[in-house]
Amino acid sequence: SAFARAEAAEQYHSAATLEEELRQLAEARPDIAELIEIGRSIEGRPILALRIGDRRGGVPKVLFMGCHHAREWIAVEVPFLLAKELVERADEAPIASWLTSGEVWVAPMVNPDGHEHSRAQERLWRKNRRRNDDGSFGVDPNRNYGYMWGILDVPTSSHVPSDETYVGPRAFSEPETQAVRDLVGCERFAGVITYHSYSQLILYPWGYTEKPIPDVQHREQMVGMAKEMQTLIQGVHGKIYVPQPSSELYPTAGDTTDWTYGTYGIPSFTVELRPRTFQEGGFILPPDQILPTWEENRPAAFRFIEQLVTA
Ligand code: ING
Ligand code: ZN
Repeated sequence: SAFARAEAAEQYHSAATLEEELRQLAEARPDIAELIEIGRSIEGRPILALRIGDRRGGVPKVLFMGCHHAREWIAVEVPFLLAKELVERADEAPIASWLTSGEVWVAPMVNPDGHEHSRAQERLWRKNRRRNDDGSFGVDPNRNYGYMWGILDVPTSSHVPSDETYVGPRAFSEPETQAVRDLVGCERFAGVITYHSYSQLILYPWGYTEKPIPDVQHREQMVGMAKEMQTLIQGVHGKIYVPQPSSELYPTAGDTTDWTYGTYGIPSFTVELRPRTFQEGGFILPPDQILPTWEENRPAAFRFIEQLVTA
């Protein structure tokens, strides 16, 4: 029932309950859904992706990711609910045609070790659980990607291991970013969205420089897509998600979207979910906001799929 669905959506997942539910989705519809382990975390947890589509080969593919950062729990739930809805409504228009003409990959929890640490030990933990040479813990997975990696040395992109934004000893030093690197290297995606929280922003490259993307067509395409997402999101519950280049927020090198766009030319976005401010709770978003946050992001995610799989 709708009531049972709403109840279920009012709880945050652990790595284990997420795995269980992804497995159930794949088992319910083996004709269109496949659970794939794209890698393993430092502590040995599977990094999982659900591949959703009729499995034709040679079709355009879109990738949604969540939870590079441990404390951003809502960033697991939005891509998970996307995967769930695509599987449960796979035979309805327009989803059925998307799953024939294209393929959707969803990896809701890229950093399961960090997420478990945030649940059990330190709610505001951000990084993965690498034990660094100086005895401190954690590399920032969203600074560890291999495009312009490490070129900045600033508080928002740090070479000091104990810092919150530690870039790691080298590009792709971490199994979590290696898993994404290997997936994106194999599958040639037409678009990437990676969910974070919080601030209600729609970020696009670059992070490493304030210079605009030199390719005018790419720049206009990404700005146009970001503005359209803003409009679609605002239309649901009135929340404003502001589009901007990520360097306008703060300078970063080695983030996910600089790498997917810079290396492969893939239109790539970071969506910073609810809430807007620290005063509204920051990373601590009450579970009764999971469903409205998904509801407002649904049309933007659907539009992204529609645009790229029917292109
Ligand atoms: N914010 C992002 C971070 O990694 C970001 C912001 C995204 C910066 C993309 C640059 C590129 O710092 C959170 N909340 O993680
Ligand atoms: Zn984040």
